[in-house]
Amino acid sequence: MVNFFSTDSELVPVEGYDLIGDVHGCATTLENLLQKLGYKKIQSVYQHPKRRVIFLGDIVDRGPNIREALLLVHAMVQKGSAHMVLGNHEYNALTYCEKIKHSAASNCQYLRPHNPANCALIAETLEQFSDYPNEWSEMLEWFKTLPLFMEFGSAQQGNMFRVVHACWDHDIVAHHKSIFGDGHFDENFLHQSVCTNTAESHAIQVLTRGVVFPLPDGVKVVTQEGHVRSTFRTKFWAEKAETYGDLLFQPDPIPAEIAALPIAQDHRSKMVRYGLDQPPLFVGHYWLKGNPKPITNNIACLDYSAVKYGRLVAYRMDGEQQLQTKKFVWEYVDP
Ligand SMILES: [Mn+2]
Repeated sequence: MVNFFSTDSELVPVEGYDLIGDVHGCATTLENLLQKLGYKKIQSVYQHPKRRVIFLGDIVDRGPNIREALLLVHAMVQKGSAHMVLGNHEYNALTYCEKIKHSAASNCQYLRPHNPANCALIAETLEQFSDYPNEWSEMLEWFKTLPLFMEFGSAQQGNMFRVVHACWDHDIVAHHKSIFGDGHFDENFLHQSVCTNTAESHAIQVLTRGVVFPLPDGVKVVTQEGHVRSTFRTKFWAEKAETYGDLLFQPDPIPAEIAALPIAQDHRSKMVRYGLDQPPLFVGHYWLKGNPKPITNNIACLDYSAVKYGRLVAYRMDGEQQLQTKKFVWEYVDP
């Protein structure tokens, strides 16, 4: 058994990590999954004597028991029983509720505009916290302390792995580390991240939402959820990609005539390559379906659409550098 040293302040030896994908308010399923993984409620916080959970972000929005899920995860992180990286939905919540400084000249009061689409996305979360305003403020303050990415283990010991909500981009991570030392960010970063064409907005976009390309010539597609999209989500790992169809990484198809088009040069330069020789990487975010398995030998996505009655998925990580299908564990979400 590999002994990791956790990043907990007390430096408890940790034998392994259980990574969990997007919860989106599925609190009951999360409790069932934690129990299946051997975590027990001690002083009302789920804990394991030898293991820690790593949440991949997106605990809030969409699901039935958002407040319960968030309080459960928050309590685990506070106790040192879990880690968490920021998901795009936590980032949305944070910027939706954070006021712009000196906004006298602007008619937009908040970092994230309160337009109908943004309001609808967060409505259920705000509704569930409406009787608990102090709790919600505490959650927002906590979101500000969450890292955008994390690294565990060590390259020397051969048990290193990485965690980010949507996409690991070496250049963005290196730049961020050169300023902040790790994946954490500050208030200035947050405020810069809502401005167009800043390094901060680019970092948030890629790390928490992935590499998204526009569909050419104003083409729009209607998703399975009924949303109209003019963009599509792409793969970010090393693979031979010649056409847009080769790059596609989302449940919804794009029109066949566009899928067959060769990738334009300016898009090629924006493609992110996570090499097969890199340490294992865990992401959430992508609404996968079917039987959980690694995407490549070193990349696993753990979002299997729990909130759409899919599966809430965990990976039991013991430091192996080749990810294994048998190490996925899940709970079905009962309609
Ligand atoms: Mn997400």
